[in-house]
Amino acid sequence: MNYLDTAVHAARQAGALIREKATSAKRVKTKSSAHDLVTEVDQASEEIIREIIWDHHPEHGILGEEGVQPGVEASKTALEEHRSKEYLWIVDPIDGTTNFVHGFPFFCVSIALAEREDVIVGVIYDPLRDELFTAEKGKGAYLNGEPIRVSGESHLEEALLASGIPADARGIRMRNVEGILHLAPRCRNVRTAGSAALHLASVAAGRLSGFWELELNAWDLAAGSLLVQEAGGRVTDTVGRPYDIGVRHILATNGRIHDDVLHGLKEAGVTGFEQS
Ligand code: 2AM
Ligand code: CA
Ligand code: CA
Ligand code: CA
Repeated sequence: MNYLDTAVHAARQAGALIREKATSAKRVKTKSSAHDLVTEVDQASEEIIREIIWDHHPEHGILGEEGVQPGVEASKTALEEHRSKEYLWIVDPIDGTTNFVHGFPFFCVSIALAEREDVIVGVIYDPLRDELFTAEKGKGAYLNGEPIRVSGESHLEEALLASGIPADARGIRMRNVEGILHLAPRCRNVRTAGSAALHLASVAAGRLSGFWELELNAWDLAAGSLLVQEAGGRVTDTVGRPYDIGVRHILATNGRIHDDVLHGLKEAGVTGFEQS
């Protein structure tokens, strides 16, 4: 099986489980805080994906969210341990777990493959809408097999943006509230729907003009970043440095409004700190 087929097969299989469980009661556990949730479906989804990858590519590495201890430091350590691998699968078995728990229909599976740190395959699957977003490096981005492009807005005032509201008062994520308040009146509005990966897929499909968020992890961003780039958009960190799999503060746009959003984040004081 080629790499894209493996990623698609795994995303669809895991997505079928998530869809089946979407309306039933979930056993919810907390991880690093009362806002950091996991269900048995997150774990089962990751198991399905790992089995399929192991089956087809036993020599490859796998970095999956639910295989990593909770917390920022453990996430960074896990990435450092894995990132030198020749082929590394980067997996978020459910992105948007809080939405999944509440039945708010905005969550997905995100699967990427990096070759020596370079993301070469990205797949995001929205099981409720049966929307499959796929990209291979250099080959464009697709939604259910049809090519997609980022949107055409070139002025901030006509842009629809998305971001994330930090639910825990820890650390630099809190600064993002200032960014949201600063940018909302300067664009059409800012949405915060609770899945970084689906926000990125939405930028790739031209449904959002841009998305930024702080303190995310490789599994939230790897597949979506390739999708946005392959759909003609631009992906950097929140001070404008090119995306790599270690980036935690992300800005992904249609390209045309990128510098204006960077400028807005700077004005709001969101940027100007070290990448953590
Ligand atoms: P998850 O659902 O896989 O946990 C929403 O703003 C985004 O932040 C989601 O992509 C979500 O991914 C992620 N997220 C949720 N809790 C988080 C936390 N405590 N730290 C960092 N990211 C988190
Ligand atoms: Ca999580
Ligand atoms: Ca996630
Ligand atoms: Ca997750």
